[in-house]
Parts: sequence; structure tokens; C-alpha cells
Amino acid sequence: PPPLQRSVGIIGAPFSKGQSKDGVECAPSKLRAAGLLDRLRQQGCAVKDYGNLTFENVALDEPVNGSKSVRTVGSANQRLSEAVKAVKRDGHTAVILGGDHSLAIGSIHGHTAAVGPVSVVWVDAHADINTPLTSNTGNIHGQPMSYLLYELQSKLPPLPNFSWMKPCVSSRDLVYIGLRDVDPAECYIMKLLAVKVFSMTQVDQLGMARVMEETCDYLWDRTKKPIHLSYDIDAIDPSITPATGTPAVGGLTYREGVYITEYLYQTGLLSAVDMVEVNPLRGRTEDDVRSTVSTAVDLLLGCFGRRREGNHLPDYSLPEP
Ligand code: B3U
Ligand code: MN
Ligand code: MN
Repeated sequence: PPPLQRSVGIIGAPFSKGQSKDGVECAPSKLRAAGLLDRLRQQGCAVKDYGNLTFENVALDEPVNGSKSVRTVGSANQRLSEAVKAVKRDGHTAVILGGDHSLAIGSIHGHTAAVGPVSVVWVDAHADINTPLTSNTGNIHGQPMSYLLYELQSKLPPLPNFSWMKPCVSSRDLVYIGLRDVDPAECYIMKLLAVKVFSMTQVDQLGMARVMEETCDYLWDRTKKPIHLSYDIDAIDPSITPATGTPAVGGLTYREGVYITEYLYQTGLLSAVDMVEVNPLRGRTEDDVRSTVSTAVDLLLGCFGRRREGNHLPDYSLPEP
């Protein structure tokens, strides 16, 4: 097996202004309270916690082209981009605990600023590729991919507090997995740019093992680049992860979700991971929240070498009687 990077730098991004429901900002502390750091260490990772970022609410943040909280989202992402860049320069695999999915703007921007071009694996029920001009909701968490892609720049209006960011991802370096709730304009954009999509239909047809093989074949057709995994917890079926803002029926099983992380770990190329849209204030019961948070933790452990067949540390030896 390749020498795998097992040094993890964790950033909490308690950010919620990319959508309108309270609660996603509580997820970083819930994920830590569920033992994420200890469990990563127990499986042999060196872990550095960079703590939670703080974000200011920009006053008088009136909608721009119908999109909400543009200035607040812009400046929060600028801060996050700098933080992710620093974690990468320190030599860690970056883990960004969201927060809503609008933080992928700063996360992927900062990642590329430190390491150069990346491949993006976007695991989500939604494509999050609306432009501010196609969005029906005005929620920026449904728009981050359009800000990041070179190919959509001519379709974006200028946005306040976004002048710091430049597009940094080519549509050929993007793969979606798990889509099942896509707006007509998003569908059109993905066809126009010939984006590689494994919707739930393809997951049903091919099975997750083939989906992951084809994902990497596609991404590695030119050169192998560091991988940015952007994992929206709503990709998983809401029977397992109900505590999220926009649950969508017919999602990935727990096993399919974990398989994605195991597969990407063993490529040795995983360089940054977002875990977003866990909302501890959604879901009907305490158990709903527990199941959502513990699944998110398991997905992150999978990204750093946890195997379902079991793990042991390299220096383990049997106790002598
Ligand atoms: N496509 C819709 C809905 C949505 C996107 N992401 C989530 N929901 N979580 C939108 O708002 O752009
Ligand atoms: Mn999303
Ligand atoms: Mn989603």
C-alpha cells in the first residue's frame, strides 16, 4: 500500500448564513463531542485541532440578485480560505467541519491556493451549482460550485465581498456522487459543461464499487491531483442522517457512504475533506441527531484509514502471559 498521510488538521467552520435554518453552526462542537479527535488518534492519526473560526455578521447585508447574506458569506469564506491554506502549508490533510455547504467556496479556494489544481469529489443529494441568477431559493449553499468553476465565470454577476476569490476548479476535475434533487438550470449547466455525474440512478445501476472505480479512472485520465472531498451529509438517506436542513428521500446507504471514504483513503491522494450540513437542531428525536452525528464521524474516520475489517496500530504486539 502507498505511504498514506495520517496527519490531520481540523478546522471548525460554524457557519450557517448560506441557508436559512438555525443549527448547522452547532455541528463542529457536536462532532468533536462525539469523540472525533480521540478516535482519529486511536486509529493512528496525528491530529492538530485549529479550533473554530469566528465569523462576523456584516450589517445591512441586503439580498443581491435575490441571493441572501452575500457579504457575510463572502467575508466568512475569505477567512476560511486563509485558514485552509495555512493548514495545508503546515502539511496536514485538512478537515473542515461545517457549517453549511457555502463554505466549500473558501475551503476549495484555500486548498488550491496551497497545493495547486485539485480534483473535487462532491457527494451530495444536490448539485449546488446554481448561479446567483438561476437560484430559486437565494441560498448560497446551493451555489458554491458555480463560484469555483472557471467555465461559469462569465455567468456570475459581481458580488460584494467576493472580489478576493478567483475560480480555481476545471469542470473536468469535478465528479458528483449521490445526486437526486437537481434544479432544471443546474441540470442544464451540468450538461453544458459535460460534468461527470453519478446520480442515484447510476449508483443503482453500477453499484458503488464501480462508481468509485469510474470516478478515479475519470479523474486520473490526465494527471493524478490531490483530491478534495466535499461531503454533504444529506447525500446519505434521511432514514440514517435525518438531522440536516434539506433531507431528500432515496439516498445512499450507510455502507455506500462509508465505501466512498474507504476508497478515497486508499488512493493516498485525499488532501482535504469538508463535512457539511449536519444540523443538530433538525431531526425529530435525540436519536435522529445521534445517528446523524455518529454517521458523519464514521465517514471522517473512513477518510483516514478506518476499515470495517478492523485496524491495529503498526507497533501492536500480543501481550505475553
Ligand atoms: N437546489 C436548491 C436546493 C438545495 C441545494 N442545496 C440544498 N438545497 N441543500 C437550491 O437552493 O439551490
Ligand atoms: Mn450541498
Ligand atoms: Mn445537499
